[in-house]
Amino acid sequence: LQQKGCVIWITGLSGSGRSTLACALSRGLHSRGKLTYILNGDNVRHGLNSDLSFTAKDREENNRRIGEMVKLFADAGIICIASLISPYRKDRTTCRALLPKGAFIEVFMDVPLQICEARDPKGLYKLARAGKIKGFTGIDDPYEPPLDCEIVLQQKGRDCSSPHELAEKVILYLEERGYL
Ligand code: GGZ
Repeated sequence: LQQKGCVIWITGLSGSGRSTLACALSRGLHSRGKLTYILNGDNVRHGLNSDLSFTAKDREENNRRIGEMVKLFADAGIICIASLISPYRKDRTTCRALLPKGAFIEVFMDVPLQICEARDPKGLYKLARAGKIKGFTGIDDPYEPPLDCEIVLQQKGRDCSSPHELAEKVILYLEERGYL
C-alpha cells in the first residue's frame, strides 16, 4: 500500500469554516493523488447518528462514534477528514487515543464568536439568540478550545487567509510528517 492513513480532526464553532476547510483540503489532497474521505458532523447526523441530539451526552456519543469511524478509515490507508464542532476537550482526547501516535492531527479553527455569528451562514445564531434553538454552541452551550493541538488556523482581523491557503498549511504539515 502506497498511502499511510491518518485523521485530520477539524474542531471549531459553527460558522468557523470547518466544512470549507475540509473541502479545500480534500481537493488539495486529491490533486496530489491521495484518497480522502470527509466525515461531517452534520452529514453523519442525518444517517448513522440520527438518533442523537445536541445534549452534552449526545454530543459525546456523536464524537465517540465518529472517532471509531475515522479510526477505521485511517486503518484502511485513507486520509480521513472529520469536521465537527466537537466542543469537549475530553471527547477529542478520547478519539485521539484510538489512533496510533502522530496519526491524529487536530486542527483548531480559531475564529472569534463575533465573526462566526456575523457570518451566520445558516441563520442558526440568529435563532439561538432569539431562544428558538436552545443549547447552541458558543451562545448557551460551551466550547472548549484545544490547549495543545497540532495546527491552529486563525481568522481574525486582517489575518484572513483563503480556504486554499489554510488547506495548504495543513498539507505542508502532512508532507513534513511523511503522510504525502
Ligand atoms: C451547535 C448545532 C446545534 C446546536 C444544530 N449547537 O454550522 P453547522 O450547523 O453546520 O454546524 C453545526 C452542526 C453541529 O454538529 P456537530 O455534529 O458538528 O456537533 S457536535 O460535535 O457538538 O456533536 C450547526 C448544527 O449542527 N447545529 N444545532 N445546538 N450546532
